[in-house]
Amino acid sequence: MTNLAKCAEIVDEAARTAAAIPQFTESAPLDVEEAYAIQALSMERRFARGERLIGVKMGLTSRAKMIQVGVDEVIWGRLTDAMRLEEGGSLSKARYVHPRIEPELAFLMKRELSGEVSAAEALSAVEAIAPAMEVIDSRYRDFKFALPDVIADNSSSSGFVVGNWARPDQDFSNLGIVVEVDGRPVQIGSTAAILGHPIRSLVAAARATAGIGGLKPGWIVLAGGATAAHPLKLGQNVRTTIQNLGPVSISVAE
Ligand code: OOG
Ligand code: MG
Repeated sequence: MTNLAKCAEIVDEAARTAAAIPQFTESAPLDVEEAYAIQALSMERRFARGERLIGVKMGLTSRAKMIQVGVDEVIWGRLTDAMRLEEGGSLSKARYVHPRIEPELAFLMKRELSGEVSAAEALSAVEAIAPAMEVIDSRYRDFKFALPDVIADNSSSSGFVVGNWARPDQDFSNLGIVVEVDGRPVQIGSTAAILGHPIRSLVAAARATAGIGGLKPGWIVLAGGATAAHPLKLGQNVRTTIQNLGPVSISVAE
């Protein structure tokens, strides 16, 4: 049997010290349920250090992302206050192993949402939407992992930045997305790449988190990268613009 608490300590230390580790599945079998237990235990260690749970991230909700990492199931992870980066600010590259950035759509929850819900029910629980970016940083060597590994590693989540909030009563099913590095486009896409409509990611989030009581008012939910993730290099300025919603940006500092 895998020692879940030990694995949680290993992955938490890897994240805390930005040091890459081998995949768990290379040395012992691990199933998805055990992987989520490791995630929960490793995040408990962060909460014990004073971080607060402020939402969740959905992952692998687009084909581009599934293809990039070779895993084709929707996954989720936890967002803490310490992971939030200032819009227009900078991140410290030294705090990550091999960070990549993804264009995302963020939901701000108005009401609780848990279990099996319709798209209309999900939408009615949303206070606002915003352009966002997630910084992902697999703690595994070479950014390579199997499904249980990435789940145990909080689904690679390590930071996020949110732009201006907008009313959710607009059509956000197919909005154009451009990711620019130093003004040069590196990824283009559409919110439609997220499960056909980003609201489906929120429906999936409600189902996925039912076991921990569902999504709470005030929480942020990241819908998942709409394009492949882009590796970050020192000195870069990265900006994502979503049609009708505007830009969100971050710089990469030492
Ligand atoms: C897994 C996390 C995927 C997304 O938005 O699809 C993710 C990874 O690619 O390392 O955050
Ligand atoms: Mg993501």
